[in-house]
Amino acid sequence: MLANTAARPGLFKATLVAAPADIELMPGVTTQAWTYNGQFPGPLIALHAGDEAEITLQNHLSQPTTIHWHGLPVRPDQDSNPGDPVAPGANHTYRFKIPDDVEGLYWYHPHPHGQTSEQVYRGLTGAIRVKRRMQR
Ligand SMILES: [Cu+2]
Repeated sequence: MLANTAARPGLFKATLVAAPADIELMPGVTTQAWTYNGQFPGPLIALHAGDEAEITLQNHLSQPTTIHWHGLPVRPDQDSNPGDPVAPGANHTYRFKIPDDVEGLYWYHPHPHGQTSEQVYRGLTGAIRVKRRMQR
C-alpha cells in the first residue's frame, strides 16, 4: 500500500517512482520490469471520498512518462494528458480532489503519447481504492 505522508487529515500525499527493477514473477526467475516504487503491480493507493491527493511522480525511466488516474473524475490538466509528458529524470506533482460521492476500484497507469502500451506491458500499473468515510 502506498504510504500517506501528509501531516493533516483529508490530504493524501505520496511519491511514485517509475523505475526499472528486477522482480520475481515465478520463483527463482528474475524479470526485468518497469515498476512504481519497485513493485509489480504498483502499490495500492487507498483514498477516501472527499480527499485531496498530491502525488508526485519521479521519472527514473529512459522515456517520458505520465500517470493517468483511470476512471477517477480528475480534471484533464491533472489526469496525464498525453501532451503533458514528464521527461526522464524529471518530477511532476499531480493534484486532484476526490468528489464526496465517489467510491470504488480504479487503476493508474502511464499515458505518454505513443509509449503507453510499452510502458504498461513492462509493468507500470497499480490499483486505486476509494472508500466513503464512515458516517458519524
Ligand atoms: Cu486508462
